[in-house]
Amino acid sequence: MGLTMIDKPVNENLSTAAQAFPLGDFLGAEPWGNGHINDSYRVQYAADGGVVYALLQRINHHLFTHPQALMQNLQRVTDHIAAKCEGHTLVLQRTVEGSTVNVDPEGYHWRCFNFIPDAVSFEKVTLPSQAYQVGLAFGEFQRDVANLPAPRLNETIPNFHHGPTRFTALEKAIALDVKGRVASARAEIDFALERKALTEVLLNANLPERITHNDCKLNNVLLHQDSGEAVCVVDLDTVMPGLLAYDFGDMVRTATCAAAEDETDLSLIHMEMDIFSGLAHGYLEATDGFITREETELLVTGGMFITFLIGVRFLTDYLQGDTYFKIDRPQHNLDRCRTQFKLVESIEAQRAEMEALIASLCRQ
Ligand code: GN1
Ligand code: MG
Repeated sequence: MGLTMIDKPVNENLSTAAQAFPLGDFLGAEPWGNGHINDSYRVQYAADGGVVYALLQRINHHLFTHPQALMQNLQRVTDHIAAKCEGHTLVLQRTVEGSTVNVDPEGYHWRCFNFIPDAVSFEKVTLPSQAYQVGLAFGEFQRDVANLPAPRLNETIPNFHHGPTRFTALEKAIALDVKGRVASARAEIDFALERKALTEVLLNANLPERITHNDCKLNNVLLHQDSGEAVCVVDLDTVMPGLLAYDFGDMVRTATCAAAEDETDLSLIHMEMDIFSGLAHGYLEATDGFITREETELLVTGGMFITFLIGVRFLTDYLQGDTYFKIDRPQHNLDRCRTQFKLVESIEAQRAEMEALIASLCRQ
């Protein structure tokens, strides 16, 4: 395993932060995971004659503007889950002073989790059995946090999945056209404008407020590397009040299409029915007895909505000059938007079949 050197000044702050958590003698760090927002590193310490790993993360406070409120949520949620669950769960580590964060000279908050061993995450699902595990994992997570004691969790990013707010941001970005990119995204803009009504459907359905994960990407589930069984879900920064359909929707978005989120060959973008079936089986099994009929009836709409919403966010960010999502190439956010909108079309085309499958599973 190579210990990658990380560019300054992050490097200095990283090693100071790593050493603030008394897990052993700090040996090194390497970038970890594929998140678009925070910076994550697997850090290595020498301890008790062996090596200990941990996951060190720098919170992006430009988006998570209240890191303390976020950490308060995280502490409550991880404690609650650890008290309930057997097996590996995320545990926040404490500094020598007893804090869950180390704040660097630039004001960034660093936090540290135990490293979950023998676990892997996937960028794509190839088998319905894997999708089943993903559905099970996020469904169990929702069930586990359903009875988190009051008070209500902090909203770490207000209006995160609020369709009208996101759509208004898009309309504003189109009107301002600060980067002169509107002309290059005409087809995508028209696609979005035609579907504006979709942003209101879930809000108008009178669904119960739940505690949801809100970032149910496939790669936010860890599966055991040998058995393939779900170990736990990660990336809990957006855990806050929400609708079950948002979470199921994000699973549909990221698991049922084998192509990457930034694939440029749109002919590869397709909602795979057998993968969807695996997902639905796992999810409905985990949420049985807790999810209501009204919620099950809108799960497929959740898939369409979240895929559309994330597409709208990528498009907005493209028009605004890529200030939110990390990019590797100039049209990266536009490419991402295109895959999402293509996937929306694919879900629209298979919607009846998907809803029939959910209904049949709910009758069993
Ligand atoms: C971001 O950080 P990551 O990659 O897990 C984003 C999600 C998007 C996702 C799109 C806080 O998640 O909302 O769905 O990218 N997270 C935040 O891939 O905005
Ligand atoms: Mg993530």
